[in-house]
Amino acid sequence: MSEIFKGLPVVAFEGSKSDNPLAFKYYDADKIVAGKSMREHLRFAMAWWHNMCANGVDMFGVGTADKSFGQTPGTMEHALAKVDAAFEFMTKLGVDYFCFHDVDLVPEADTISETNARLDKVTDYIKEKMKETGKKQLWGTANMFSNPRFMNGAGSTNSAEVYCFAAAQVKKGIELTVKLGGLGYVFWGGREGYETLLNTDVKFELENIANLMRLAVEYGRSIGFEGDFFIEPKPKEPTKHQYDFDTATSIGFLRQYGLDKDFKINIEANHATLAGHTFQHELRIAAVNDMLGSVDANQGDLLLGWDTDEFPFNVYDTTLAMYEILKSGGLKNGGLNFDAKTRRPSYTYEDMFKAFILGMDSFALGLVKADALITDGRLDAFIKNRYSSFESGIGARIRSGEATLTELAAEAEKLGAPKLPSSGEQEYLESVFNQVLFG
Ligand code: XLS
Ligand code: CA
Ligand code: CA
Repeated sequence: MSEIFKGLPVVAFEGSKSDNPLAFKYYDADKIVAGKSMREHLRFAMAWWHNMCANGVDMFGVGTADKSFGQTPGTMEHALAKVDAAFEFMTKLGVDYFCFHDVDLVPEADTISETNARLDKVTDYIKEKMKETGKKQLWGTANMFSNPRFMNGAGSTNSAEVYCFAAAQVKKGIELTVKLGGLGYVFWGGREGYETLLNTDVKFELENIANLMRLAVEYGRSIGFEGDFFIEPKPKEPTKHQYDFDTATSIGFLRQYGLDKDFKINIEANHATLAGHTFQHELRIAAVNDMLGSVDANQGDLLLGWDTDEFPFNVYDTTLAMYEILKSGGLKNGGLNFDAKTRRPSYTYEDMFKAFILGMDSFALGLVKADALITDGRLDAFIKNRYSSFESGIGARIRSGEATLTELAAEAEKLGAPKLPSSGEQEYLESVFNQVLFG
């Protein structure tokens, strides 16, 4: 097998003073931060679909990047060449994990059995490469949104036949995840939503989606899958409204259908902002519900209303994200998957390297700054003090659940009028944040 990314080096850590564009400035894999190495905290993953497949095609123009890796796209030779490219790429960048959809690995055949045979062949090869390199699968998933059969959804389709195809892909997807030892299995409801309620039975569709997930859990557990299932929320695109709108909605759905013990949430930064939330909000809501599973690490463009999947570079956001992750005790069966693509004019192999360097450095810096914020302690102290009226007296009785409504009303009468609560001091806290970030 010959080198694919010729002339591109194994990327090393050189520190923040380096001006080498092909070196890490902040990501120092073995450096210990808050008791663990950066590599362990961050668990970076490469998304097969963007890095090995996407060539910059958009609805206005053809691809600009060459992802043929010396073979003819659509052939099994090409599928195997993508494996070579992926492992060389991960090795040179020091990325330990990868994620894929079934059809990112192989061209889909006319029958599901032929597609599955192709998947067997390619994953045999992936398994060999994993042994050689120590790379691991973060999560697997099935693409149940590209093929025209899924135009009305997969679990939410109006066609029982299409539902069977979705089930077959989920079954195979979980089998491959078990075969490769993946830590998770993702359901992103690409077309699990609707274009108009005039033709849609929402209750029926939600029940069918839940049923497909229940079958997946039962089957997965029966073949030895011990990892987490994940829902990846996204409010819209490609459908007008997607059922897994955001973290809170997805958690409600999982609880309603008794799936919350097996599922956690995979939070994508760009999907958070599409839902009108911050990335930090989505992480916090998952964490306080003990449902924080994994992260698709990218960023959107707030001036655009769609999913741009950019490599993360906003260090305020990566710091706030790592702050939430650290405070929640870290990602267990999750990691930071770069569900991100280079911009269409950044079409070279070198751009792929630089994009990962940007993303990895942005999160490494975010990790260091988040740890500094926690160590600094002023935010935590402020929050603790902000709620201190609940620590004793009537406040403590409210917290313990002992106080009755009558007792609280009597207390209010005794007080006459309450004092104003203490100031929120947002501006002060933001300046603490800046001080910790920039010294
Ligand atoms: C698309 C999603 C998708 C999932 C996996 O917007 O981000 O790529 O992560 O199906
Ligand atoms: Ca994603
Ligand atoms: Ca996305």
